[in-house]
Amino acid sequence: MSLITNKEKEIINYLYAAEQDAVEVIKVTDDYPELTIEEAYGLQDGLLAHKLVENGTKKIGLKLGLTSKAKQEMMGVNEAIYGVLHNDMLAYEWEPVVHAQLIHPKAEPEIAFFMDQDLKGADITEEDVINATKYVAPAIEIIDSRYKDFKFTLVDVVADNCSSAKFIVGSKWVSPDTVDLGNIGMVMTKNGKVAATGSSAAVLGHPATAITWAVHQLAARGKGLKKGDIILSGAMSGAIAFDSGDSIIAEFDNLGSVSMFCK
Ligand code: OOG
Ligand code: MG
Repeated sequence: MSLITNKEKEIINYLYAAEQDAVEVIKVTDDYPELTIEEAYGLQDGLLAHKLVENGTKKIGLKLGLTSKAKQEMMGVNEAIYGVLHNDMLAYEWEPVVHAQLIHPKAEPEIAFFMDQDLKGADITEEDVINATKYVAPAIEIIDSRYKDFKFTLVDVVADNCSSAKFIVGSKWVSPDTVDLGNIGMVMTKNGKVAATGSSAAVLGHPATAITWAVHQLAARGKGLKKGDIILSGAMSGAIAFDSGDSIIAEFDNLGSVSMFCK
């Protein structure tokens, strides 16, 4: 890994402190307008390395973001992104999410993939992704941009590890070839009322297409997915803001449901 510069160290400390203190901060590009997307991806690795030293944090997978046209438009960008899943982001259905530890969290319905093999290379196909997947499961991702008002440029959001905060995986896991992953309908409710509906087709046409895109991006940086990795393939609808006292359930065709409660 390349040596970290003072600028990178400063940005990592800045974003890490925002997350730890659960306070929103001014976006990084206001102070560093010259920051590139490549440097922003480097900062994700730097943040993980910093957390490893601070808390023993490990990488457990990857999350894709802005995979739907709707989300790209909502955020005013025109490409997808990926971030690193850390072991301390994994949350559970039976354990309330603590609002006080977060800034302005939002929930997103997603499909999680559990990798059974390493996957690396610019020639990987959707079929390779499906063949390398042991299980798929319903998931809720909790995003919590460290930036003021959840507003950022593409470079900012990548540097902030794509707003990653927590994720919850449902308890029903199925083999990916038992379901039509390109056409899974989803309804998400908040406190019993429908808050969002969507389809896995919104995720770049098919979630495996989104993961294939990510594998190609990783390959260009000399990286790949690892056996045992969990991959969140991207939101199937817009993100829903929630508060303490809210409960959210996402129900997926053929995949079952996943729920969370926020205290
Ligand atoms: C960036 C992360 C988006 C998704 O699934 O699209 C994301 C953001 O919207 O803050 O995780
Ligand atoms: Mg997401």
